[in-house]
Amino acid sequence: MRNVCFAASMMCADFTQLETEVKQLDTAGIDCFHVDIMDGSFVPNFGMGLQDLETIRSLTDKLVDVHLMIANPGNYIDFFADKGVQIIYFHPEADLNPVRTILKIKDRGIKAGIAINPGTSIETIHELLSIVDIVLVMTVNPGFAGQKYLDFVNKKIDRLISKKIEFGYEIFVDGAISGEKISELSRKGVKGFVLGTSCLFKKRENYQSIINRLKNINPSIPEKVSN
Ligand code: S6P
Ligand code: MG
Repeated sequence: MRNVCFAASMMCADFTQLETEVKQLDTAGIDCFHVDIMDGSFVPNFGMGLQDLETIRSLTDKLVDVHLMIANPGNYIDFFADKGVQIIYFHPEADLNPVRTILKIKDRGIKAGIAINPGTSIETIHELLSIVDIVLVMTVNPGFAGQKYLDFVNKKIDRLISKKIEFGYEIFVDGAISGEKISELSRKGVKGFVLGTSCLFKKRENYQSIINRLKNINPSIPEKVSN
């Protein structure tokens, strides 16, 4: 499968050997390292921080993104931009002026992404679509790994796909992403997948063999749509 981006969700990695984890994923062909930052306020969990980000950044030349699950993300863009990331996702639900935040990210020469919760409708973020580079659709509630994929979000993904050419953004998905979901969603036009415990981490199979397998997945045959 060509032209899709696989991002490893580093909160699921083994932190007792972070360097080995990063190097093995890098060699295995992962495209991007996804760093989840959580503040215990926007989400009921604490996550990674600037030191983790700095360490991961220093260990690889691949893309590194940050997913800010924090209140008032616009106040902290420079902290993350200074660490040399290529993509910053923030939640417009947590920001009083998401347009200003998107422009701040772009001014730093970084791709601007909005991450949207399962309960966030397209209508509430519609004005942002023409200025963002990536829409990261959360297919679980943000905050934790190992949750169940929320099927009702598929409708929103379909609607976002139908608008992506007009507005010029790409769609990535985050949460409970399995090989089956990669096959189904890549066929529809989803470009990026955040991989956590559902198909990459804490498995007996090594990263090289998992990533080879995921890269060889065929986009599934379109289902027949009945009227
Ligand atoms: C959690 C975070 C995600 C998770 C990822 C885990 O809110 O944004 O990036 O780390 O979803 O994946 P999985 O396969 O365990 O659900
Ligand atoms: Mg994430």
